[in-house]
Amino acid sequence: MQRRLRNEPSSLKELGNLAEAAGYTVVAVVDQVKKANPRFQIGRGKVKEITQLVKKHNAEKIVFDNKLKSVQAYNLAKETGVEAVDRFQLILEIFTHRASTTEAKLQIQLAKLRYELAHAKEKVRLARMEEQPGFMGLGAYEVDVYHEAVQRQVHTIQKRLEKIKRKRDLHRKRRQELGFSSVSLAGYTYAGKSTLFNLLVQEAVPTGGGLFTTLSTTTRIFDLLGKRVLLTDAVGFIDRLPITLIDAFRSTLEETVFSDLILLIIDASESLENIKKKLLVSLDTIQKIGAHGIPFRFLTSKTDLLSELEVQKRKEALKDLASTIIPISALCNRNISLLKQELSKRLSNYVHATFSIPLSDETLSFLSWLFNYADVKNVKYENDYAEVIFEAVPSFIDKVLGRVEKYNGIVKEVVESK
Ligand SMILES: Nc1nc2c(ncn2[C@@H]2O[C@H](COP(=O)(O)OP(=O)(O)OP(=O)(O)O)[C@@H](O)[C@H]2O)c(=O)[nH]1
Ligand SMILES: [Mg+2]
Repeated sequence: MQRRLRNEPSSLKELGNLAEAAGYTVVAVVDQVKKANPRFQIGRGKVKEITQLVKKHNAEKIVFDNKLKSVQAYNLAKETGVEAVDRFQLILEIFTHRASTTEAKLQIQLAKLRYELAHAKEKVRLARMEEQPGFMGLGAYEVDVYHEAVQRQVHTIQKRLEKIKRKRDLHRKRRQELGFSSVSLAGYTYAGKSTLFNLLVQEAVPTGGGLFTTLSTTTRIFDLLGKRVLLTDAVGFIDRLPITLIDAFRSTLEETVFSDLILLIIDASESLENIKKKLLVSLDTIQKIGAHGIPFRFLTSKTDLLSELEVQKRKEALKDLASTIIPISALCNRNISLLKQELSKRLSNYVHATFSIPLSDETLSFLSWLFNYADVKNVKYENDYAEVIFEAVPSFIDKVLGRVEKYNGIVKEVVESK
């Protein structure tokens, strides 16, 4: 169900997809163009219509695209006989089913509790104004007690999350100390991020399970035309992502915030209007999570579903929002080598260095460390020396060459790699 004003677009298709991702079957779709009604959100006549539809289809839930106030949800449930939830609650339901890591689960729990807190406040207000004394069985005193209990729970979860975050920060720091550049995939949910990720790193992360298939972050090393690069797949974006969820997922998107380059994926198979809307939402979310300083590259995905002409038309229509776009198809392996070349150009600040070092227990363990943390191209052993050629990002090269000198080695050549 969506109530909207005449100039507002319909979001019912996406709402239906969200409902399916939450495991429901959509049996009826209802739209109303009207101003909000404080009692039900929609007009009384529409409530009657929905009540009949609920009976006819034996429906178990009504899902609203609009935000529902507690009192509206209560009144709707009383009239129709089934529960009425809003878009935010539906998204929370999907996340609850699909969260797999402890961190994701705690984040969802936190978002839920914050939602409850916001609504408890409304209940307190209602009780105090005596509009609805004892609304839903809660008097003002009980609501206060409940409010405090929820706040305590929020506090406990926040502490547990901080602990996990500190651990993750350490992992990320360790990764940042690697000699590789990092690239993150970002974009609207269902844009095709994980499909491209799987193709590039030969992985098998889940794809295509509806909206929000990916809820946690995966990072893998991949070979980019001879350069080793870290690639990250992460949770997708959505329009009107509630602020409590943005907060919750900002930490999941930290890899994106700290990467060297973002690949912003745009599903090209949709209508131009939807493409633009989703692109704007993605750019806005990138801003909100604090990743706007990072260089971008735009990709249009799923181009196998379009003619060459349509692909070009979309590119042209988007040129004010996304200056250069690489059209790809991960399913049909289209333009993937072009993408790799572009990426390689963008990440061309790798440095190629050659050094020679006397062999000892100490330097052998240094060399094995180097094998793990940088891209070693060649090692030659001669007499008591090893000659090593490797590539890495400049900050890492300085660290390595400092250690080479400490072990009485000789730096033979340092050049920008091609
Ligand atoms: N035809 C076609 N379909 C594609 C292509 N890439 C992805 N898809 C399909 O698009 C759907 C969504 O793909 P995913 O890779 O799961 O999308 P995602 O961006 O990771 O989605 P979330 O994790 O839910 O945010 C799947 O059904 C894919 O098979 C493509 O190049 N061509
Ligand atoms: Mg995914």
